Amino acid sequence: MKNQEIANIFYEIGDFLEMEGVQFKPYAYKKAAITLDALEEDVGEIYKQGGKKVLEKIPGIGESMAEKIEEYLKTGKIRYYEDLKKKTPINIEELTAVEGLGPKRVKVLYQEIGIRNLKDLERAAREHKISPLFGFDVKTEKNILEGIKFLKRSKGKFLLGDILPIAEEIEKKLKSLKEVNQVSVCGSVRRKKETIGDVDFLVISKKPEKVMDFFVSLPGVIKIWGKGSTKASVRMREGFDTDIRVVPKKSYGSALQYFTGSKEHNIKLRKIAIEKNLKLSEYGLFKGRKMIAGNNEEEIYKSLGMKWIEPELREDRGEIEADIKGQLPKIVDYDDIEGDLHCHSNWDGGANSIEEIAEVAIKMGYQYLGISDHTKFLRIEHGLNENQLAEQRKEIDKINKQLAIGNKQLKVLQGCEANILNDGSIDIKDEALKKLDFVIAGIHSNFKMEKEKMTERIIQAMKNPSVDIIAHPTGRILKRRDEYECDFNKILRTAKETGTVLEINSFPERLDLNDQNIRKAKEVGVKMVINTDSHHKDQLRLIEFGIAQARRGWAEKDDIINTQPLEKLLKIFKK
Ligand code: DGT
Ligand code: CA
Ligand code: CA
Repeated sequence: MKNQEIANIFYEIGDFLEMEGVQFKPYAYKKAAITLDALEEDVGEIYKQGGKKVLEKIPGIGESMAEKIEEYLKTGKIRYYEDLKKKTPINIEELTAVEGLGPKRVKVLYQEIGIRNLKDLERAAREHKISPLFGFDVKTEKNILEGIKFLKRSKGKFLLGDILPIAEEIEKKLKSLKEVNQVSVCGSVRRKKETIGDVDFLVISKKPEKVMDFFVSLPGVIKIWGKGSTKASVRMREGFDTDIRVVPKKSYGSALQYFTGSKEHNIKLRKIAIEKNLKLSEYGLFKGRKMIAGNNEEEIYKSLGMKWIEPELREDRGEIEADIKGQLPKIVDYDDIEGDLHCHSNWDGGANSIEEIAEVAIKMGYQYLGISDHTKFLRIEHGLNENQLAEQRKEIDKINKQLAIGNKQLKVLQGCEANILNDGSIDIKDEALKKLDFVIAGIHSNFKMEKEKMTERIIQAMKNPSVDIIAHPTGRILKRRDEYECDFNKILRTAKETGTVLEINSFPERLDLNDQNIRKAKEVGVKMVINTDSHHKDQLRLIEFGIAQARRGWAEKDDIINTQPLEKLLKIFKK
């Protein structure tokens, strides 16, 4: 699929145009990029079937963008983009990845001191050449260095959200090969870790050589690190590596168990085998020379006196001990979610109308859909004020009426994603908040507050009887910035006292709360909600990543409020 590649180029075009101070267009390109990113169908296929005209039917794609997509599909290049790059020869993707650096600042850095890439930037910051520039100071210079350090730390790690669709595509291709009997994705991808080092595949086949030849010649392979008779390793175009291993059917379970990991989980499991005078390896579970299990994972765990453990739990964080005691949690399932409570509509600049989002929610079998647009403090996101919220209420009532007439089970709820200001107050009048079905509040500004002040800011918001949910409670963005400083235990205590729900944001770069914090919340008895925070209707399916994170955090169905039917859900919200 070329969707991602074209989306990336459109993002960059947006950045280049923003850098040049062009109005509106940058926003249009970025919105189109989000659309392409989220699109489930392959643009190449869409084009093949209906040409440029059909491309223009994709929301947010106009004639000139359709032309550019056509050009890329035909030639692998977009001249407009190449020209922009020639005009300002900098690595804009790399530079704008630094937290706090937008296109405008990148332009100043290029024009004033010739910074073209991350290396230049780091050197200039170290030599204090940035702080004297207009619009910069000692603090921004320090933040730039911190941002670079953060980027370096996350280098070589890929977001599960970027990797999973590609891994699934490779899996499908492998399955199509007639010599292949079975394929599984293993490793950290199967455990649904938020970031991935490399992708591991396990295959059953009687003709491993055929599988090897096929694997190393997959489209997208740019380098072959090694190719043997039953294993191979390659680098993919997107920059990550993929390993494959072929095993005979009788060892499939033990190989799957071994290559799923984690390494720490495996080491502990092997110890338990040794205590029982058994030997566990990727080839099977052996008593002396006799293989007593190996064909499937269940029988391996069973032979060790245990129950099968969900891959998301296999991190050696107490799951083996819990299993032996018969106390494994019954973690929330991928189909337990009854609705999404954090979706942005075109009222605040999102890509789709409430009706369009509702259509997808119906297809997903949801009982309810919460529209939670930004509020007024966030001007760049077209935040809604009190009057606009009241207008939106009317539209939602109308949609609900139509849904009822059409006998659809979906109910649209009106929420909002309000802003927690510096003193913990909310940027919307309380009387307006009270008219909503529920209120989400989140921090969208001033992330670098002192720890105590930040903690107090969030606590104040939770004590507000109108606030039901705290969005992305720790504020981290993977590969971009750490959590803000705050006393999480104190937050949990207040959440429990006030009955405030904490969000598990499903966006692959957020996943906030993360697995460890979810586990803490569960232990304290704080309720959570799995939301997507989608800005496009196709992003509703990102819920999968939030559920995966919840599972990794040992959350059970009752810990998550949006596993509840509508009536029960409404009772959970503060009165
Ligand atoms: P990653 O790729 O860094 O995101 O994480 P994993 O868990 O996918 O790690 P990877 O690809 O190095 O190895 C895949 C699995 O193979 C790993 O989860 C467990 C198993 N494995 C690898 N090396 C060892 C080892 O030295 N001992 C044991 N017991 N298992 C290992
Ligand atoms: Ca791996
Ligand atoms: Ca590997």
